[in-house]
Amino acid sequence: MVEKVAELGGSSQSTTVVVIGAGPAGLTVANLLRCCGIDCVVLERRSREYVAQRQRAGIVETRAVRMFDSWGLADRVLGGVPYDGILEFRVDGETHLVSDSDGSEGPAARLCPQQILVQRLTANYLAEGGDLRFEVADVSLDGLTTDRPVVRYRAADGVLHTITCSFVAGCDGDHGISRTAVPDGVLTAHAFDHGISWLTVLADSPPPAHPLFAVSPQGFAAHFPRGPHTSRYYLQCPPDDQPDAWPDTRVWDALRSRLADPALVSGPITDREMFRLRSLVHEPMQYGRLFLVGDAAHIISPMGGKGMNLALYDADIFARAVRDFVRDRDDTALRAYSQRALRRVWNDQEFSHWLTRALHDAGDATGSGSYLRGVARARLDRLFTSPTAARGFAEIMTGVDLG
Ligand code: RFL
Repeated sequence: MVEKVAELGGSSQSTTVVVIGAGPAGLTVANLLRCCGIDCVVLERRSREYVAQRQRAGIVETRAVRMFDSWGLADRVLGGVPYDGILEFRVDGETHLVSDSDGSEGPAARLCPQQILVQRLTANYLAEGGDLRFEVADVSLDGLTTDRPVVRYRAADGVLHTITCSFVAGCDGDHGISRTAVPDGVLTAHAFDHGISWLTVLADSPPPAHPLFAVSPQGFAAHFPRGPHTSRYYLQCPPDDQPDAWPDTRVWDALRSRLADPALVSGPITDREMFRLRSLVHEPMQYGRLFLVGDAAHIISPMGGKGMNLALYDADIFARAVRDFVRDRDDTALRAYSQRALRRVWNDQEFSHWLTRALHDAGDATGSGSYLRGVARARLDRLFTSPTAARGFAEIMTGVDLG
């Protein structure tokens, strides 16, 4: 097969790791492997420009900042935008400030929008001589249960290429091809749908003083910073609502009412999206020499800001495991990869589920029922009044709890 590809004008080569996908997970794997002097090739189906503008997460949690710091990369890939670690919960217009700092020593969380992290990881990897191929198509994986898997793809110029490797990092998100290369019956999918949709808009409007979560009789809303003059907003809406039902005036009216801020300054809306709050975990996160990293293995409702941070965690433990194998021929960490990653995944799933329920059920009693409304308000009351509950919350927010 390799010769046939060569006859067609393609190429065949060999490397240690092929990384599929250049999102936060793939680019972090690539940069960390580069730090260890381990060869890898990154294959991304989109253009560099497209990947660099995809806006999602905004805060890199404390654990992930310390992870980049331990690799000597924090200042290069995260920048230094300060974040004071204070969250605002506004319940029926009443403000409660909660710290997400756990008081531990070391660098803390940073404001770093996902697209900025991706741009910096890309630039750093390429500056270090990394091999990153954009606009690839038809990626396919073979021989995953052998010790030399084969990855095939078509380059942007239409030429077929073959890469033989030791490991494949499947970092291609929830809709990628990596997971589909695993035979039926090997993975178990654990899915959950909250039955809630969110409209999210990005706007050129002043960011809030603190990330803001609001509970109101009209439903949940949130306002997060995404830059010095940019904000992301979320509005709970019925499960099968459509973005067209939300013209700009309705968005701003709903935000002013739910955030209990009649003076909220509006601005041009630059992006809008509607999505269901759902979570999905695939178990195990490994098949032979294929390791699923980030959203390729699990997605999580955005409440709690854990999706990208989980991707960064997976990337770190995968890269360290490959390093152990290449340097010391020790496969202990590779064999433990799935179990270790899933422990954190389920921990964050539980947290995100808890916070999602608390902040939605505490609002409209007609949606969730007055009993669940009372339960949710008790949860929030405990968070606002009990130092022990607040510390437990901060511990999970920082992400440093599980080692
Ligand atoms: P990504 O970012 O989806 O990147 C996957 C990459 O793989 C490429 N790809 C392929 N490449 C080659 N061949 C193929 N066949 C391919 N198929 C796909 C894609 O083009 C892409 O470049 O996954 P990754 O790297 O695992 O990163 C995960 C994060 O993007 C995701 O978890 C977060 O965005 C989730 N998330 C948030 N996470 C947080 O930590 N904090 C937040 O505040 C936060 N807010 C959010 C979010 C996700 C949202 N969406 C998706 C609903 C807000 C929103 C609105």
